[in-house]
Parts: sequence; structure tokens; C-alpha cells
Amino acid sequence: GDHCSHQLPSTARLSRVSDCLFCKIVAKEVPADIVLEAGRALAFRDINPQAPTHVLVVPKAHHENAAVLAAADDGLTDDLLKTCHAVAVLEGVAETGYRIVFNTGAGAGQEVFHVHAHVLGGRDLTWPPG
Ligand code: IU
Repeated sequence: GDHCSHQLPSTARLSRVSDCLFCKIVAKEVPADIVLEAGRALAFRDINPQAPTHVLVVPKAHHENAAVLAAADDGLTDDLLKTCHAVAVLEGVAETGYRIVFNTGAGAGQEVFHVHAHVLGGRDLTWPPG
């Protein structure tokens, strides 16, 4: 849709995608293993899981990264964080502990430029992250 028009593919993988991948998942145009749909947010499993629980939580609206999202709509940022916790409860990792990660910018490893929180749990998580 129009809300994806500012998507700027920045990796070889993404450059083969004509539009925003996560917008397509939100639109159900691309299949995903959906964990929770909660109002303006959607949670689905990462295709390359880094922990027993590895779920991505996205706003349905397209925002490039967490900073852009927070500046544009702090209510949606709040919804997104609450949805992350709901996912942790559903996945049974809320009590043992889990991590929420927003890779923000290519230098931090962001590859998909539709903001997504990684919710990771189900194993011991080391610090610092790689
Ligand atoms: P990053 O924070 O932008 O680096 O995270 C992108 C994530 O999206 C990464 O963990 C991928 O495994 C994941 N992903 C996915 O779940 N489905 C896809 O089709 C693609 C990437 I491309």
C-alpha cells in the first residue's frame, strides 16, 4: 500500500522484494506463523529462530524503525511493547525471563526496515549480545 512507498530496500535480499515484506505478512499476502494478532500489532515466528521462542512483533502500520515509530505514534509504541509481553506470557517465558530487541539501523544489524521487536526466550541469554 501507499504506507510502504518510502520503503528503501538496502540489502541484496530485500532488493528482490518489490514491496515491504512485513507489510505483506500483515496483509496476509505472504504466509507467516502468526502467534497473536492484537489490535494494531501482529506477532509471528521468526523464520530463522535464535532461541526456542523467537517471535517478531510488528505494528501493522509501516514505520522504518523504532525511533521513527516512537516519534510518529507513541501510543502504537506502547501497544507494541504490551504485545511483546503478551507474547512472552503465551510462549511461557514471561516468568523465566525474555529479551526484547529492536535492531535499529543497518549498523546494528537491522535487515528488514519495517520496525519489529524480537521477543527471545526459552534458553539462557548471554550478555552482551553479539
Ligand atoms: P533484523 O532485526 O532486521 O535483522 O531482523 C530481521 C528478522 O526477520 C531476522 O531475524 C529474520 O530471520 C527475519 N525474517 C523472517 O522472519 N522472515 C522473512 O521472510 C525474512 C526475515 I527476509
